[in-house]
Amino acid sequence: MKVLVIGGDGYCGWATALYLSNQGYEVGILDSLVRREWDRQLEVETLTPIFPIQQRIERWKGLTGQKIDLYIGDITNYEFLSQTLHQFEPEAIVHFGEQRSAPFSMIDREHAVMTQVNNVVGTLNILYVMKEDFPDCHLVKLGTMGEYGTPNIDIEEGYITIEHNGRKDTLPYPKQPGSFYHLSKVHDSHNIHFACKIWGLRATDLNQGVVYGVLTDETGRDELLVNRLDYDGVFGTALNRFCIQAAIGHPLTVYGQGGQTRGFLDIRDTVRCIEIAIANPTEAGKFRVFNQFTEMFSIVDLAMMVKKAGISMGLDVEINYLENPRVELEQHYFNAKNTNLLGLGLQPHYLSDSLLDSLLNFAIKYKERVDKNHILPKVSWHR
Ligand code: NAD
Ligand code: USQ
Repeated sequence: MKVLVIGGDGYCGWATALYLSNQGYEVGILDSLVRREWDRQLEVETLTPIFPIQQRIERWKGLTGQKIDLYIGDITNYEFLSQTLHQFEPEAIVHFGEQRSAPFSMIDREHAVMTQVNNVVGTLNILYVMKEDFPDCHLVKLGTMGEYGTPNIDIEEGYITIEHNGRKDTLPYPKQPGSFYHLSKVHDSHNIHFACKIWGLRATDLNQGVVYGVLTDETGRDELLVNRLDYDGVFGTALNRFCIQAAIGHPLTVYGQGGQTRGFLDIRDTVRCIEIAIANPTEAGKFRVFNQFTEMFSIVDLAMMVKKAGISMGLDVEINYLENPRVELEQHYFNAKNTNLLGLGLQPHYLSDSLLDSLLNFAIKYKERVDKNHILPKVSWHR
């Protein structure tokens, strides 16, 4: 099967492209490389030195004999997107190609607008190109668990059945996202749902939790294939950041009380979930939603686990409770369903001491590259 991975130079996309290539899929990568540019603008670098995409792909071919086609350009440019699809003719499109940081989207008006234009227009362009010329292609779109927010009831997978005044219906689950970035994902979901309904397109929205870890079987094969690992206050995410903070002796940065609970998954499960989604396409006209995470943790739980693992490795790990730069509930109910992907055969890698040890060792290996000025959060949600 031919699969186009949009955003294939990024954290989830690169691991997925190699994994699918290794499984025998014919893979193309489309990426504008804008994420490398945003890093330059923020004056941050990922913990790991990541090589130019052409070199990464060349090395993969050298090691495995597998070719990956490369298309460099921006999906907000409809002409470019359309040309790429006609050249590659994908049977499935995996769409990771968005601005994905909540803090980045909250820097100021320009970053909020940029995030929403980039994400919403890019996805709309994909829907139009599919409607025009690729109506049978299956869109596998990365959404986020953060679309739901933290309601005081169980979170279902995309839809909820409600009885109201004696009548009953199954409706899209209410969305209460917590940043302009998370809102862009909600707008995408609505647009995709509508396009499926009116044009008979087929799409799967993967509401992914926070991803952690760096090594997959494929990216661990060579230094040139290494994946990015963000630790800064804008693009770094909770568990990855905590491991890197522990490695350099910086107190772990828990925001507020740390009772914020989220769904999490190992990057090795991200790539497998994508494969499961594309290998089991949904029917025409259907907007299918899967919640893509394997476990739920509060931020304090994670900090405690990293502290314990760090201490057992001889590191001096402290936890700091910082004033929360975000506006979010710090103690709340959170119980989300995640049975669809498990039902299709996902066998999760649960967070373990050995994974934490390996992530800490990985962070220690590259710790000289850490710029300590970028650890503390600088972006605030407050007025
Ligand atoms: P990333 O920033 O590492 O990668 C995104 C890639 O998309 C980058 O290489 C970037 O250059 C590219 N891109 C962005 N806009 C583009 C455009 N208009 N045209 C072409 N390419 C473009 O992000 P990631 O962590 O790999 O996240 C990938 C996707 O998964 C995002 O949609 C994100 O919302 C979702 N997601 C990520 C996480 C996580 O923890 N990393 C969790 C849940 C959901
Ligand atoms: N947090 C801390 N300390 C930190 C970093 C974060 O306490 O140093 C807290 C945040 O306040 C928040 C939680 O940890 O309550 C998660 O924050 P995060 O930065 O790890 O993740 P988030 O902003 O939610 O975004 C990340 C990805 C995004 C994806 C999302 C999945 O960047 O692309 O959509 O995870 S989810 O959280 O399920 O919406």
